Amino acid sequence: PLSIEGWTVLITGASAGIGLAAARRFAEAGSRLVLVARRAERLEQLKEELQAQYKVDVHNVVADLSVASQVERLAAELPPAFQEVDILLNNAGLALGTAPVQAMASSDAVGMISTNVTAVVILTRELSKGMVERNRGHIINVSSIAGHTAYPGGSVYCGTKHFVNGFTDCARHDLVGTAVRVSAISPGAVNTEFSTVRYKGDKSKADAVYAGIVPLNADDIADNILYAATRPLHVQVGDIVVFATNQSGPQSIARIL
Ligand code: 8X3
Repeated sequence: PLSIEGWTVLITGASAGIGLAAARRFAEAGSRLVLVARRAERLEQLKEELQAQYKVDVHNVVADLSVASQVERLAAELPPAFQEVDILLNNAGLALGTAPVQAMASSDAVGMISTNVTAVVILTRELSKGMVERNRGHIINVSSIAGHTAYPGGSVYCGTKHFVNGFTDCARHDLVGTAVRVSAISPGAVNTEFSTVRYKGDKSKADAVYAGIVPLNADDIADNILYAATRPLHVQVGDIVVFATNQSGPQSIARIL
């Protein structure tokens, strides 16, 4: 595998779930980290943990990725030692509700589009420039099986993840003459805060998503991310689609346990 020791990795949504699990794995691989999230205290704890355990440099950025101006600012204001981002992990993302298209709240739609779509576009544009100039880089987008399949009640969420997969493929076309690689990871049911956020704190609805199966966990997806990141430089992972074993689609889950 490729050594990414000393590479600078920027991770959005690093305070929990897949982003946090990936931060630990990149630190273990000796990467330097820029961790982005809204929750300052959690980021601070993680930074301390990673610095103590893996002796790597970590820089935290507290930002709300649903606000485009904050996304632009975070890219423009990285401190000199962390400006040369080698790996961009566009991980932050969320679903809000399962209302049908004719009844969904505008605020939910905008919330998903701004974080899942707009922030990904801005960060990719801002950070891919330097990757091209330095002839080194990898953009890894955390998508979803909802980016491959539509399901009822998924409307805008599925739309944003279809966008992520389309955007990933288009960015790969644009960067094809460079050393920059572009990958997507498309997970199925991963047990993180995802469903608690989707159901706005309704724990019984959130738990029901993962009931009766062994769902994927954040570490499983961090493993996919590290796999893509550490392939030899001539290997470009396009998309890793990964389901729980008793799952064959977003809503095709055999709850047999
Ligand atoms: C999350 C997976 O199936 O809930 O991206 O849409 S699903």
